[in-house]
Amino acid sequence: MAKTCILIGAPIDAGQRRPGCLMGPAAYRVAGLAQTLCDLGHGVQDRGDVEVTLALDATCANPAVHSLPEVVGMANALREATDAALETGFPIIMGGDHSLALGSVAGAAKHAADKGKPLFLLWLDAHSDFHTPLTTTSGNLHGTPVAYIIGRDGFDAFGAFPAPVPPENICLFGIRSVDPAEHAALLIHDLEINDMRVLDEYGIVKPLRDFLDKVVAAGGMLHVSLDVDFLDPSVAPAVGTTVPGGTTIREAHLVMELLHESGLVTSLDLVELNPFLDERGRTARLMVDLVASLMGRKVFDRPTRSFG
Ligand code: HAR
Ligand code: MN
Ligand code: MN
Ligand code: MN
Repeated sequence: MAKTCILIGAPIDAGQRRPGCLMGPAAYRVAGLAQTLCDLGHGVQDRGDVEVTLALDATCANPAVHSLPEVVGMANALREATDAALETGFPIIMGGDHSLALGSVAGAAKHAADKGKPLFLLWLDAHSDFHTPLTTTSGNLHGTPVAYIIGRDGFDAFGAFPAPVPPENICLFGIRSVDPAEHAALLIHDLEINDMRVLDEYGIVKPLRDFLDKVVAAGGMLHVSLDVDFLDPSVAPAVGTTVPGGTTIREAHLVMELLHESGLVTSLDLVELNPFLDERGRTARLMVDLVASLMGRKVFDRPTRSFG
């Protein structure tokens, strides 16, 4: 079914320390994201890059945390932009580092709550991003959004998360790098964790379909947050935090194809692309191709399993 795709640029790299993600939205535009979506029959509105007002009075008790005014400012802007875009279309947030999900998922959660629907979250990432601002040792806030989304303490500077997402509605998929404090916290919260060990044994299909079946059963909305480092760095080098042992190009496409068939996805983040680290645009183009699969591009059109 044709959608109205709403492109929202979120140029931020302050959620970590390596410059470059700021150029992510520009790289997606150069790689032809809008035209690719048009060619698939969708409507496209590019709303440009969000305007950020620095939250200059934001503070945090952990001295390691840096760039709080920038990250809170972006979260505030994206919360509004994502909620507003969901009123009329399918928001695609072009990042920007993963700290932007502190805003985009908040917007999606607010929108879902206003519509009386549960929100589900598929986190495609090498990392669990389950620190709070109080537990992070790197001080890099891109490692914290999932903790904010379930409503853990420590995020005073961001304001209370609107309608925290129940941990069992969240699926971490592809993870292979978890810090000790995150590990301890994940043991006491009931997120669905499909780490690479699980995907090695069961493949992509069973774990993903099991999660999607839960979304269907609950009549939920589904936000997908796609971190470039979900992919193996050998095929997606344009990322600051490479972790070997990631998914192949085909595994990532299969995720996107299954998501398309499900018809469940209502909003999408594209995060952590650092064009300065890319090789002749190959990672940006791969990300655009993955979005194409999510939005209906098929190798071959054939009847598929129905998700009801
Ligand atoms: N856990 C590490 C930290 O907190 C690394 C976090 C890296 N996060 C991302 N996003 N690249 O997934 O610093
Ligand atoms: Mn991430
Ligand atoms: Mn709304
Ligand atoms: Mn990551």
